[in-house]
Amino acid sequence: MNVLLIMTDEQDGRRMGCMGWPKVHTPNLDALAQRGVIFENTYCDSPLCVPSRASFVTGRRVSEIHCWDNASPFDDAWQTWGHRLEDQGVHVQTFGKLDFVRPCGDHGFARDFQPCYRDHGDIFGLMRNPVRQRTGAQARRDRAGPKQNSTQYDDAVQQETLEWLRSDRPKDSEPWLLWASYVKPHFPHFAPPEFYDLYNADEVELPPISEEHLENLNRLNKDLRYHFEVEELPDRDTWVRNIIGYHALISYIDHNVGELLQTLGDEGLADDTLIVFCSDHGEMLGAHGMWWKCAPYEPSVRTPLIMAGPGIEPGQRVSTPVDNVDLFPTLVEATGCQLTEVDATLPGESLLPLAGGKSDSHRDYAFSQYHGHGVSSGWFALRRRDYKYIHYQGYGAELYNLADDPEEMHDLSGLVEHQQRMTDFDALLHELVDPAQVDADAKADQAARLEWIRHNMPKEQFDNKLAGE
Ligand SMILES: [Ca+2]
Repeated sequence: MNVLLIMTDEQDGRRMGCMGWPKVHTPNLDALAQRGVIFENTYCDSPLCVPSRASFVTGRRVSEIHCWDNASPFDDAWQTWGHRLEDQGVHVQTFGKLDFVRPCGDHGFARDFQPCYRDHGDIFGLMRNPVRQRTGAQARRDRAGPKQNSTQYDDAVQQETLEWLRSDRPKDSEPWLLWASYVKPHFPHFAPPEFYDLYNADEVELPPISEEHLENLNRLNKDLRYHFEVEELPDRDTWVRNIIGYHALISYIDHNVGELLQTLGDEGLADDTLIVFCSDHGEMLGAHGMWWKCAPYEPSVRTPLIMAGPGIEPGQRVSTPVDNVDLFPTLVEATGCQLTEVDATLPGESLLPLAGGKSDSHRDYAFSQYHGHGVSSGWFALRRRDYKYIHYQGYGAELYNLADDPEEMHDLSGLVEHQQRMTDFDALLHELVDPAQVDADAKADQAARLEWIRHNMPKEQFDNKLAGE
C-alpha cells in the first residue's frame, strides 16, 4: 500500500468542522474524516518545530533523543522511519518543510524539495536563565490580515506534489510514501483574500480572559508571555484579524488537501493509498493571553490526525489519546515494512488496529513536554481519559478535567478529591522520565551548544541574533 502523508505546521487539531468547530471551513478535511477515522485526542511530543519533527521522524521522545529546541542539530545516531521504508524497498519522497538543524547527517529523507534546513538555529532556545525577550514578536502578531501572495512556499510545495502524483511517481510496482509538508497555518496570520473573505469579523468570539486569570498563570507560562512580548492583550480588531487569518490559512490547507485527493482519484490511486493528515503542534491564538506554541495547554499541544484508505473503517471517531510518536510504527506497518530490533524500545504503537476498529488495547495516555525558548525550566503534560496533568519542573502542577473544562480555566490540583489522581499522574510521569534529570540534561546541552555557536558564528551575526534579528 502507498501512503500520502500530509503534514501542516502549527495547526490546532480542534479547529476543523469535523472536530465540532463549525465556524472553520474545512469541507475537504470533514469529508476525509467521514471516509476514515479521526483521532480526536492527538498530541505532539513537544510543541515546537524542530523538536516535534525530530520526535516525529524518529518515533522517540525529545527527552530521549536530546532534541530540545530550534537550535538542536538532528543526531543521525537515531534512525527514522524514512530509513526503515527506504531500506525495505519503499520509495520515499518529500515536498516541503522537514526542518532539521545542521549538521544533520543522514536523516533518511534524501529525495526532498524545499526542506528548510537551519544552519545554527534559533539561539533563544539556548538562553533560558533568565528568559530573554524576543523583540518584534508582538509586531508580527499585530500585522495579521488579508494579503495577496501570502502562501508562496506552500503553493510551490503543492504544485510539485501534484506534479509528482501525475507524472513523476514510480510507475512500476514499487510502493511509495509521499510526504507533502506545508508551513501553513503557521504565523504570520496573513491569508489569501479568497480564504480570508470566507469569514465574518462580527462572528468571531474571543476567549474570556480576566486580569485575575493572567495573574494566576504558572510562572513558566508567564515566562512565555514575557518572552514573546505579548503581556499586553491585543485590541479586538487585532485579535479578530489573527483568528480569521489563522482560520483562513486552515481553509487554504483544506483546499490543498481537496486538490491532492482529487488527483489521487484521477490517477486511480485512491484504492491503494492510505492518507494520513497530521501536524507538528498547535497555536495558542490568544488563549490564556498566550500566542504561538510552547505552552502546555490544549491549543498548543493538540494536533489533527485523520486517516483514510484501505483497511480503515469509515466514519470512526477514536477518543483514546494518541501521540505523534505512534506514527512511526503506523507508517512502517502501512507500507508493509517491518520494524527492526532497535525499534523494540520505541514508545509508540501502530494506530492501524485502532483505525481498523479491531482493537482498543492502545496505551491509554498521551505525553508531551517542552524544553525550549521562553521557559526557565521544562514542563511535562499527560492526558489520560478526561484528565490532563501538567508538571512544571520546580513550579508545581495543574490538573484539568477536559470534558467539563476544555479551555483549562479551572485548576483542580489543590482539591482534596483529586489528590489520588495527582499521585497517580506523578507516578506515571516518573515511570516515563525523571523530570529533574531531563531538565538538567536539556540545560547542559543548551549551554554547550551556545558556546559552540558563540565560537563558530561571526560576532556581528551573533550580536544581531541576540538583538532579535
Ligand atoms: Ca512548527
